[in-house]
Amino acid sequence: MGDNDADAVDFRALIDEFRFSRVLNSNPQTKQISLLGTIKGQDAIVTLEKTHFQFDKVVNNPNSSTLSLHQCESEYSCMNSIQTLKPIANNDIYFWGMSVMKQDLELNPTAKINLIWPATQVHIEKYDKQLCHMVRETPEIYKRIVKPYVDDMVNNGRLQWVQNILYNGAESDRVVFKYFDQESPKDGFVVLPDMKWDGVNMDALYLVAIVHRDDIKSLRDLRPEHQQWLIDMKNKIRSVVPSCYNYLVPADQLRLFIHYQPSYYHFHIHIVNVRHSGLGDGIAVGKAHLIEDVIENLNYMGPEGYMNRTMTYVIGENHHLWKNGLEQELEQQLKDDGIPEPPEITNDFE
Ligand code: G7M
Repeated sequence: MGDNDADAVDFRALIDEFRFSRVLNSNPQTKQISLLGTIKGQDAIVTLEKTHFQFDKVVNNPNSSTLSLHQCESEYSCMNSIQTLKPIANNDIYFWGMSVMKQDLELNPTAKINLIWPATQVHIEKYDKQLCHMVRETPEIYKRIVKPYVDDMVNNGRLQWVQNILYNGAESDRVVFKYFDQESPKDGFVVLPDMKWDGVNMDALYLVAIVHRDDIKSLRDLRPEHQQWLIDMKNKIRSVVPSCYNYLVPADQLRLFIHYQPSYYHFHIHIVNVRHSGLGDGIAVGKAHLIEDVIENLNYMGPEGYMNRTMTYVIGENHHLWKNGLEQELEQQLKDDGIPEPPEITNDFE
């Protein structure tokens, strides 16, 4: 969403112009729905996400300089916000019903809305419901199939948002902290709220650290010589982030991880409250790699680091890499492993 009033008006105007085409995906666990449509004749993706419940209120402690947490006290927290309640049924000691709860744009918003406009085919394929597969990416497959895709992604403007954050002041009023040392500018990085986070609910805290250097496109480019840089960055993140949020999330309650495959090939680290489980595939094995494990693995990989490793991950059938090589590779891998093809499914009920 935009950071100032002018942007907010634009965003609202764009949302009002959205013409619905179809549902791309919906997820009852994450309480999200993604819709494909058009705005001014160009493809647009709107994702609606119901927000989590409020239960904490941070207040100044008048007797000391500390801040304290009051739980379930605000008029918008949990039980206090119940406006109407319609019972559905009850049985023995069990009661259930539906309710309408008090909403407030600042203190208790209903939903978070994300818009991608104009959306590219790659965005649409990413958000569309799809079958997924486990595939092994050998170093050879990386060089032959994945590397050309990465180079293409880097050169075709998909990283404009990253450039905007690092060099053009985008989202600057949301930046949590910046690390920059004149002596070694390539070690610099910026930490800011991920666009997935509503910025309000600490249980769902989600930040992203974006590095200044652009020679590391993904996990694949990490070598032992980067180990100390990763350690320093991890320690800075764990030291500074809690202090930026009044220690509501301590250092050891931050989950730091890297995606492989990522969506964007400019090195960045995901920083998430460990309590946040509603992240779907983004936090699953076969995609998320803990930064501590990555640092540790670099001890055992030889000078080429992750470039020499076979990486196993989940890939969706809509992904460019699936359609441009990984599907055939997987077929061959299953054959080589002696795993039989599934039998033809016949419908016995007919
Ligand atoms: O899967 P991958 O590691 O590439 O994830 C990229 C992360 O960047 C995701 O968690 C996105 O939500 C986040 N992200 C993507 N964009 C386009 C933006 C953006 O413009 N601003 C911010 N703050 N985060 C973004």
